[in-house]
Amino acid sequence: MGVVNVTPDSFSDGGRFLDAAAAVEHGRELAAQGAAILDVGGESTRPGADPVSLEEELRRVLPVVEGLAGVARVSIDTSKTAVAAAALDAGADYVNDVTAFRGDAALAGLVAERGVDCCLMHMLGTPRTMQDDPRYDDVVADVKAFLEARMAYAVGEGVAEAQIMLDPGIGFGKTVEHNLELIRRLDEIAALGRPVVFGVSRKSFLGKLTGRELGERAVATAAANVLALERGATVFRVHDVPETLDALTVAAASLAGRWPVTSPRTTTTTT
Ligand code: HH2
Repeated sequence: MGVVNVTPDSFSDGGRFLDAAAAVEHGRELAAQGAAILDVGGESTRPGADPVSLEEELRRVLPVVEGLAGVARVSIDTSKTAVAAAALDAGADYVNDVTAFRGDAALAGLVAERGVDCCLMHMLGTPRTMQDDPRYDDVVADVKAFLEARMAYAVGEGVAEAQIMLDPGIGFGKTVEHNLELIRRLDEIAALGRPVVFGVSRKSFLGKLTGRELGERAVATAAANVLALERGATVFRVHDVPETLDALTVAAASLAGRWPVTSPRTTTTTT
């Protein structure tokens, strides 16, 4: 899953693709590099980010979703029902909600009605407050219980369980230790039986671990994604597609014990 942020303030690429044409071109490049899904977002969720109005979010994302429809699967990264509905009309077929249907009461119903896939992510608090001294009894057990509850809520609203993916929300209300514990025990999240989406790309704890600036975290990102693959993740949300794809291809071949394995660059499986 390649990240297409159409925002002035995203933590790692804010302002680079605010212009719709630049964002579409970037999405095409990520798809050519092997991204199977393009995740288009018009509101930053970085710590302390300001909310964006409905009109502004629509203005940012709609031309980009339209421009990328058919290039790859398009995911809309939003918590707003109206934005998701317009994006689905414009060609998206996946809803990525970092609030796991807590932000807008009608979003689960929309996903159910349209029969599209969705990703429910864990976050402690809100983007404004989430990094203010986050605490858990047991971060993995707490995140797992939250995801289980949100999945039950979604199913209760009519979303087919088969269309739900789950995401531990790396960096969303988590310390370095919390993120590491979630990576170490990601198999416990995968045990919920739904595909696990993993979004570690360029996040600040990688900078704390390596001393690397934002644009220099592709290797750290790939390393964390390899571990996540080994522990059951199947969707990897990244800014740096080629580096992560190479790392995952080698890791997947090693885990499978044969080469080549299926990858977006080697579209068929050969033995
Ligand atoms: N992380 C970000 C945004 N959306 N969605 C899912 N499912 N999982 C994630 O880990 C995730 C996400 C934050 O990254 P980014 O889009 O680069 O930054 P920003 O929110 O500042 O636009």
